[in-house]
Amino acid sequence: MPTDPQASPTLHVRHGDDGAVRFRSCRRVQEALRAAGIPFEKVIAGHGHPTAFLRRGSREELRTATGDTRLPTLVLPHGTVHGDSRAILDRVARQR
Ligand SMILES: N[C@@H](CCC(=O)N[C@@H](CS)C(=O)NCC(=O)O)C(=O)O
Repeated sequence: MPTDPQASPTLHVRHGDDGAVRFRSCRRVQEALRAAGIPFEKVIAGHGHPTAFLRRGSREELRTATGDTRLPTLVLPHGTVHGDSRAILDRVARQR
């Protein structure tokens, strides 16, 4: 997936993502990236509390980085943004 072998994609996910129930999009995309052997940088957006309005930090940083506030979002090293888990899973599947 990375065009520069030194660069990794960045995955923006929700707080509590990795231990979440299996159907959670943020967990599924991480499992897919790991299963495909694709290294990635992980950024937790708005972490600190499971309730959206009590979280430290807002998703404005996410919007600045990706142009949107959806999670999960994958940003490839050359700047392409995949802002939906299905798009991310498709991209990972094409990489395998
Ligand atoms: N259809 C979307 C659903 C994404 C989704 O449910 N994301 C979760 C985080 S994994 C979310 O934003 N939950 C609400 C919240 O965190 O405020 C997708 O598959 O990408």
